[in-house]
Amino acid sequence: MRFFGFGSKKPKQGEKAAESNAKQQASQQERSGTQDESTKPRELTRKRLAKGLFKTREKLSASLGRIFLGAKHISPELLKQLEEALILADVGVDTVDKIVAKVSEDLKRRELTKPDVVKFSVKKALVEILSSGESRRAPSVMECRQRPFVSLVVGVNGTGKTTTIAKLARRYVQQGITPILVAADTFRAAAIEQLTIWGERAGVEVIAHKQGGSPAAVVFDGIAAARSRGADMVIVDTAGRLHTKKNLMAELAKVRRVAATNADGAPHETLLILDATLGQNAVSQAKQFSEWLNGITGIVLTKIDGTAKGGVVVTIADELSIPILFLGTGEKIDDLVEFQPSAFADALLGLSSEPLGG
Ligand SMILES: Nc1nc2c(ncn2[C@@H]2O[C@H](COP(=O)(O)OP(=O)(O)O)[C@@H](O)[C@H]2O)c(=O)[nH]1
Ligand SMILES: [Mg+2]
Repeated sequence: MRFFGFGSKKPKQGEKAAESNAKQQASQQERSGTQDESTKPRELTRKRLAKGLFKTREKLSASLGRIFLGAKHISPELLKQLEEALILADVGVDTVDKIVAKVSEDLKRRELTKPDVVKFSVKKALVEILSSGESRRAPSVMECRQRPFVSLVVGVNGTGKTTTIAKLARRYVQQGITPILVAADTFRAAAIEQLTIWGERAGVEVIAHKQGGSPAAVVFDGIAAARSRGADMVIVDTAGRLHTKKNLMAELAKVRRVAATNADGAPHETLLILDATLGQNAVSQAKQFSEWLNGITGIVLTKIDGTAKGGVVVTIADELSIPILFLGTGEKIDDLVEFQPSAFADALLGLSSEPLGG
């Protein structure tokens, strides 16, 4: 874990330093958050997306621009180059085939008067694919009337679960929703501590037990706390030790059972956190998780700021048909954007407007 350099056997002094470091960062982030709020949310999303996708776009958009520069009509050679550009941005081969087929069909009889004609055609294909999981979207905490709403957050260690939970909590608080965070990754003391610090930053309560405690028990307490405080939702941070798959899945099943017996219809959403820098490995992680664990209702892709492999988002949308809900665009608490297919495609392709809507 890179964030505060926590280790489970750190001496007390190191922890103190980490904590004050964390507090310092928290107040910095507080300030940047306030600045950001002066901008309109829609513009803000676009700005953050554009920044987050910088590395991918640099690669993809530049090559797309070059490919079609001066071409009057679509040709097999141009399509081949389009294919290569997409593959380089880590869009999976099958997904690339779909995009190329769509673009080829779309542009068959059209004259390529401006380079952007092709980009818009690619955008149209992307938006279609990126919207493919929509039907599996579960009602969000705002749409669902059940209280407390239980959100289970799963994923491999290091993908950004805890960070994303803090970002989500912050976002909900700003929207007038009161979350309670539950530290159900009880395996490492550092994980509990990390969530506690993030909770402070986001200004929300964290329910935690001692290291080594039962994850199900802390979830039980979290739901009880939400009821007694009248909180709207419970966000559960879980462990993600991939190498003990059987135990991990048994643990998650137990957590779900406890949630279901203590809150009607819980968990109301199960979010899978994936690290975009893993490229195609993120796709296989997503496939594994959705095989092992039924009912993943949404995906959050983190660290898109740190990679030129942003095309992986398209592959995941295509191959899993699970809606992508949010993207992590940095390490700070405000670095989270709601996923919108059209805005995402624009940011990926370096288009500034959105004539296709959505
Ligand atoms: N650049 C970047 N780093 C992130 C993002 N999300 C999480 N991280 C970093 O990824 C590392 C692991 O995050 P953490 O939340 O501890 O992962 P967890 O083990 O799944 O809970 C930390 O260093 C985070 O700061 C993101 O969107 N962008
Ligand atoms: Mg964690």
